[in-house]
Amino acid sequence: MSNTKRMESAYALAKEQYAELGVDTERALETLAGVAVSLHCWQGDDVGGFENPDQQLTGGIQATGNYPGKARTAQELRADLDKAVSLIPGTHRLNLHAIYAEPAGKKPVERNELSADHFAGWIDWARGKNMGLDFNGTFFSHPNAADGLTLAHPDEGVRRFWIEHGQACRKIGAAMGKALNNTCVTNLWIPDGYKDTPVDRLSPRRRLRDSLDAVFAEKLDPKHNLDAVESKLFGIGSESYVVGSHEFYLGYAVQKGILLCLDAGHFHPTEVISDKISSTLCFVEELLLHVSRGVRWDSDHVVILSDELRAIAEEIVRGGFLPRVHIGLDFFDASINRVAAWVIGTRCMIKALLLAILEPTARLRACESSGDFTGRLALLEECKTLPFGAVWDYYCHQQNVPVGEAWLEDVRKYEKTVLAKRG
Ligand code: RNT
Ligand code: ZN
Repeated sequence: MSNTKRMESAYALAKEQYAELGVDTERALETLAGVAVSLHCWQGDDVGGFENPDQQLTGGIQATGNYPGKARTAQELRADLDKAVSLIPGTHRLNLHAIYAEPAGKKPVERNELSADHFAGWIDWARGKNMGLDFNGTFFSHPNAADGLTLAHPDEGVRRFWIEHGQACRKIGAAMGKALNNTCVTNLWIPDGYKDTPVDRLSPRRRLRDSLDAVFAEKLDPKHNLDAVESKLFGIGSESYVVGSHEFYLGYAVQKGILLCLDAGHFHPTEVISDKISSTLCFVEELLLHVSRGVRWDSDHVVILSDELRAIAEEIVRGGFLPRVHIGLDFFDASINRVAAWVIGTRCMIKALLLAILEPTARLRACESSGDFTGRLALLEECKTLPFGAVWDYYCHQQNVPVGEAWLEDVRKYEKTVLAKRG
């Protein structure tokens, strides 16, 4: 039997089995095809950006490893993304950072002077692929952030610089959203914090609140741009205090009616963001997720099909929250092939969504609402061995991307012919 034939008959059997549980696999695949995951550009070059080839990554985040072949220019990064995107089923989005600007004539532009023109190459690329763009201010890896403070800095001049950067970024996001007719989510994360115990925890937070008010003062069309703020528990060098904590940004997002960004690596190690989705969506209209995988700390390992990844997808799907949750990825591993890292992490995110969409939720809810917790537990465990793989393979085939591990061969070829030739 040919591979395609075998896959098609496996799918036909799976379809029947799911139908018996009241799950329509065809409809599930249609729903899945409508979900866009925002691929983070920074996996392709270890969060380096193109401002300066010797730029050290600062801000308490770290990409470890020295796997050869990282992208050194926007052209290389786009080529790597082309390869990754060709191996991922569905139509997705690209998440950019301000340090990926391409100023004309290669003359560097200060971050507070960036504009959409500096991202024309990216906008054209996204248009050609029918992809939306998302955006992030870069409040790190810069001399004005050298002491670990930006929007909460005690110096007014430093704060002003970063306020202007934040304002510029929102305008860039709105221009991207308008140009592509596809709403851009512009996220704001700052590294501000202290290595050791501060005496005054309040003043930096008040300064941050006031700086944010200045950043968000201008009203932009929500059809073009949505704003998100990302909290964090601690970073390398900000172990004792982070100005933009969860409570800080939850309060800020609720008060201002903007999006809250939940990063899977930004909480206590036993705390999970899956449980925060339904809580926060009682008070904010929309969420941005930074799906990541922390191993012992906010290490940003490549996302795998873990219990927590599945729980995140289940919460989004069960709650009917697909229209209210923007799914972004945030990991950076420099120790393995970077294109493969994108493909593995993104395919896992999509697999988790498919698993959640294929769940016989109506039956589970019926158990739960009638107090039959025995039935709920039994059914949940039985679901784990349903023939999900057959549906996933069929989806990849339907979307014209490699089925199973076949994509790896493609990445290996790309490594040999393209990545290995980079100095
Ligand atoms: C840092 C935050 C932030 C960054 C990216 C590069 O801890 O997670 O989202 O990872 O902006
Ligand atoms: Zn993040």
